[in-house]
Amino acid sequence: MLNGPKIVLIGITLLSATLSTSVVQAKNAGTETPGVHEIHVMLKKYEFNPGALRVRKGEQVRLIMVATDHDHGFKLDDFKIDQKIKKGTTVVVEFTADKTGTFQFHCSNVCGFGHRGMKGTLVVED
Ligand SMILES: [Cu+2]
Repeated sequence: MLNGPKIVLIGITLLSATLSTSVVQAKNAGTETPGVHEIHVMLKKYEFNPGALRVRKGEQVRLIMVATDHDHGFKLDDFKIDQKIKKGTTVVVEFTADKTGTFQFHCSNVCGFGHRGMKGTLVVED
């Protein structure tokens, strides 16, 4: 008789432990991370969209970039970034915006006749 309720109690404890774990996982699964400035950028001939990125100095910036129609690249010399993004893939690049100014980035993978004009700007404000 005494064994019955004990087993039930253990069962409930395990269940609640499982539930709180899934809640934590659900929170982590979201794209928003506190303290990280996430920007989604789409790359296609011959533009970055958005082409003007604005962040604050000191921010951790996470660029989530997808190349839709061709292999492209994201080259931002001032922050020593040169990342290829294959057609149909998403690449995440993170950096700290540790200086203010307006910085140019451009496509670093020859993608067609308009490749040289495929560029954008990063503005880091105080
Ligand atoms: Cu290109």
